Amino acid sequence: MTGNKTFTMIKPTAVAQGSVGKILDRILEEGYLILALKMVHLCQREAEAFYEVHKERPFFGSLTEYMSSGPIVAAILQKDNAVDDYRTLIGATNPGDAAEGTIRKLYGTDLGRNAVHGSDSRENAEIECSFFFSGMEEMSW
Ligand code: IDP
Ligand code: MG
Repeated sequence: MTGNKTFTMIKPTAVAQGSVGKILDRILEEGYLILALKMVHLCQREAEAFYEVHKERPFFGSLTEYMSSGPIVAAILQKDNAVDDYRTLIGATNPGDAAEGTIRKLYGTDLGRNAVHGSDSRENAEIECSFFFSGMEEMSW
């Protein structure tokens, strides 16, 4: 299948709350193929490397501390227009502002604990997929 790829993480609170299955099920229902999938507990240094673009932001410390506070589930997703469509599916960064039915609205609790990450561009999707997965771990259907 053709189409482009995006990268997602299910964040620690959503993993701890047992929402992984429901979130993955929703992603599949929306027509994405899962090309790679794993559960990882990042250390803070790894979270800092992943979120390096935000290193000057005031929330960088709390974000990276949170993202290393428990396991996350990382995945590569494929679908036509994956990057933009996935951002629509997850909803606004703050779950309070997210549209009804979006993943962040359903499973997020606040700005920090907003259930999932989604890449914001094709270029960043490539970088983020490569951060977590080697070529050998990625399926081609
Ligand atoms: P995004 O995840 O919707 O792309 P970004 O601006 O890339 O949003 O921010 C990365 C993550 O950092 C967000 O998902 C959110 O959890 C957290 N975050 C963003 N802005 C703030 C803030 O102002 N305070 C605390 N955490 C924030
Ligand atoms: Mg972002």
